[in-house]
Amino acid sequence: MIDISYSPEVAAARDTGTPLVALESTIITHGMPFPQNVETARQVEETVRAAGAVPATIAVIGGRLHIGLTGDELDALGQATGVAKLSRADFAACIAAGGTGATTVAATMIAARLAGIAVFATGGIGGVHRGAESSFDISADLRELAQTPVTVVAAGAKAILDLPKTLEVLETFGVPVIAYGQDALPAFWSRDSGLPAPLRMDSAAAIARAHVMRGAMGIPGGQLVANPVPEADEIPKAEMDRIVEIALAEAAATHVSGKAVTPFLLDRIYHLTEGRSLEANIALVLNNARLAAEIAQHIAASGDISAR
Ligand code: PSU
Ligand code: MN
Repeated sequence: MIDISYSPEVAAARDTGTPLVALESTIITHGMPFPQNVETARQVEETVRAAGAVPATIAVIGGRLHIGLTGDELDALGQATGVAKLSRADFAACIAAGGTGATTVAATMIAARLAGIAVFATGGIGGVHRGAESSFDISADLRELAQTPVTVVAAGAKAILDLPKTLEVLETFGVPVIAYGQDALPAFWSRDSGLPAPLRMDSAAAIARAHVMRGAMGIPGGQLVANPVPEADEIPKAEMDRIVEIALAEAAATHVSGKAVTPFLLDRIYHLTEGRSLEANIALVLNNARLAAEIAQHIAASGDISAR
């Protein structure tokens, strides 16, 4: 069995049965610039606590899987250079080799399941990239949602992706895509992608019930909750589309590929929007943390012990 390093706060929550919310670390190391990355990570943790759950930020440090980071560990990770971006393919290899790495949505889901954590909050998931018909670039996050029983709260898929294709793949994989409180699928920085979401739910309790029912029926995989960015912080889709086009053209011109694509685009969009994309990103992550904490409490209250 793998030796997991629980932070004191997470260990205490496990002892008392307090609901936990998993948080990823790639958003810290590859998704936002320093120091906003560390500040945001702390605010996200605080938001989860204020909403009645305990945050468990997940990362691999020196070959040990950490579920919950101390303040010092979070600081160090946020400033470290050359941290690996870990997904399903390289997660075990990094631990086995004694390495240090940040977990993507896929790897964080795997870790959450190992620790018995049912709910995970992030910004946006990876998906089908534009031009995937020739590049075959489809995030491992989608397949993970198909097989690992964790409810992931995101703000939809990033507008840098091909959203219709992302929805098609999620449908093929049998992943419930649930818009929270509206009919439209949100598009990360914008509230409305222009696409209808396959499912809509208006309360954390309803999302928790669907999670528990899926487990009871023995259907593998998780749920994707798409929670729209707060109105005050959104960047309208028409405006974002222009910026995304420029960033994509730059990515093509520099021949960036593989796991470098998403961090490259996020960084370019940050500069092209003069920091506004980051403000929206921070606001939506905090919003997702709040909803995830609520869902975690409802799942815990349901007495579902297969996943807290
Ligand atoms: N959402 C963000 N910032 C990020 C990511 C998501 O706001 O940095 C990360 C997540 O960790 C996600 C990953 O799992 O990007 C997807 O990467 P890829 O497209 O290479 O699978
Ligand atoms: Mn990819």
